[in-house]
Amino acid sequence: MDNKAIAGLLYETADLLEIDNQDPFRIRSYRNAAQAIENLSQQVSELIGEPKRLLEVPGIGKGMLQNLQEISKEGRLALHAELLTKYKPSMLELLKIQGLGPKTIALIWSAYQIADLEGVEKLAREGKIRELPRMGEKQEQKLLKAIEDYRRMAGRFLLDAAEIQANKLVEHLKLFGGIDKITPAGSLRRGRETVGDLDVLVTGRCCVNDTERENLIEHVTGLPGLMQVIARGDNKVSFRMRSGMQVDVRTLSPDSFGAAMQYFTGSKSHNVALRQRALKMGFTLSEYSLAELDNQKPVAGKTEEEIYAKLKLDYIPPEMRENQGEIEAAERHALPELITEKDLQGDVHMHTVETDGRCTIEEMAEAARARGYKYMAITDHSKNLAFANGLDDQRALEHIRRIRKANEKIEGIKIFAGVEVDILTDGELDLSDSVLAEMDIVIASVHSQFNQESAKMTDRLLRAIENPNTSVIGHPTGRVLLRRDAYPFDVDAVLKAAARQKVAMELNSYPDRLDLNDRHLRMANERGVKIVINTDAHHTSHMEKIRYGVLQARRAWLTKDDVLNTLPAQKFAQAMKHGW
Ligand code: DGT
Ligand code: CA
Ligand code: CA
Ligand code: ZN
Repeated sequence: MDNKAIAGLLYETADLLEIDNQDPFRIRSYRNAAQAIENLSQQVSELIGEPKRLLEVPGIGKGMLQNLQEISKEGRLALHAELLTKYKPSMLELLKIQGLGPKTIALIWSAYQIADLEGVEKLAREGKIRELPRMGEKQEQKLLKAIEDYRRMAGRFLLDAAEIQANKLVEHLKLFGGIDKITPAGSLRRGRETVGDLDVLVTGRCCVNDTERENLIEHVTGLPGLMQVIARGDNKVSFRMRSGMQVDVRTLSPDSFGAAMQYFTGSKSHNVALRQRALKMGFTLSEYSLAELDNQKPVAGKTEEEIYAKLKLDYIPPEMRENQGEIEAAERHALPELITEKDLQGDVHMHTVETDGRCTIEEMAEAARARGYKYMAITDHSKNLAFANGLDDQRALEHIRRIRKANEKIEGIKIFAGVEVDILTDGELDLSDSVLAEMDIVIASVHSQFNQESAKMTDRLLRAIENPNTSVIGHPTGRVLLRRDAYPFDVDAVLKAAARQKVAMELNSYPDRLDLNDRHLRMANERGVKIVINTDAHHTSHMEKIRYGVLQARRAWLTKDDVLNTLPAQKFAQAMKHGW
């Protein structure tokens, strides 16, 4: 088991102990150990032979060490298994429902002896949840919505997790000789914010010979972490990984690789529209080729480019293939020139050890410079975020001085002094105006009280936008993918105000945020609001996540001109003072 799996097992054990109403201290020790293991840079499996070093990890004591030894020897934890026989494995699924914690699950169990998703949903529909202590009609409605959200999201994965899995598969496939091309298609290639299953296409010499193809498919099933082969045919194998992710690998002849890429990249609605166009022009389009309708003679198939060209269309980048007008635009030669990662001159939302980041100003600056950025901004938290050790006025001023000093010391990159200031419940910002005025960039974000009513939240955001010090609204909708919905507010009103005040909207590239999303980005762009693409890095290693943000920008048809941190440093600084 890798660290992630071990941490997962310990978290589950903690939850089950809580359902079992055990000593809070004991429950916490499992959670602490799980968290420590998640953040460990070395694998527990490598350290298990050196108990002394494991005991040095904060959160791992003698008792937990025994648990880890048991897990690494047996691949399981007896306590976890016991608790699961006492209760029900279905409780683990219930724990994934937003807002349904171990305490409530224990409550439902003791009142109704029900512990599965369908059962709990039925109870809620029958109005039986509201009868429980500390529950009401509102909680019951929330629970029903959370179950619905869970069903919609279950089995989907964050973009970075999908990409990491795809890269591992590519590395594994490369070990097999005779492959020319390996390409992930499907939603991953389109850069969709979450991915259902992976669709990977392979072509080369080995794909035209029956025995070699069989050997290749055999080789695929040897992928480390593969749990179960679901289906295996001559040209395709489907399997499930231990993470739950499903993968389809297809082997193709080089002649039809482009047609297959086009087909399996999708989206489905783009493909449907494209096929209709083909039919109107006297062709049929399939996963094998574009062919003449009357005699089935193939006219294109080796590359995607030749297929689009034969259909009298400019080449449509995968991110745009959602049937949102891209086919019409390609016909009129009116596709926008989409922004690329190279266009970005700086990353201007990042945290340091002064609050909840894990690196210093200098470390972040050197990493940003190494990426080729011309500028960057340090934007630590403000005091309302107490658990992140946020800055008060005094510390904020000292931090500005430190940033200015680092800027003088480090050559080759401009370091802007900024802050990510909390938008308080009433729309006030969490630091004094005079302190905010000293900043080069003020990102204002909501980090608390997400459950305000829509009208209140709208007013809160509007007030933040009207503050003359605000340059950017950070992760504007607050959603956390697969975990927490956007808070409700009037997006249109907020975007219109931002356009008026020349306050930019952030596209936060962190893979569990991607906020604004593609649809809202397009709305913002239509209303004349400029975008800033950031990573919100808490560590130097996070800076590369910018590419997930760029993918969303491309999905929203954004060009270089729509994004402020493509500007040179001085122009960017003006833009942060409403100068755009
Ligand atoms: P996902 O996996 O839910 O994140 O989304 P996709 O887009 O990867 O969808 P998936 O894996 O079901 O199928 C991959 C591609 O194959 C899809 O984007 C388009 C193509 N495709 C699948 N089913 C159909 C279909 O019934 N008709 C057409 N025209 N294309 C399809
Ligand atoms: Ca897929
Ligand atoms: Ca698929
Ligand atoms: Zn934030």
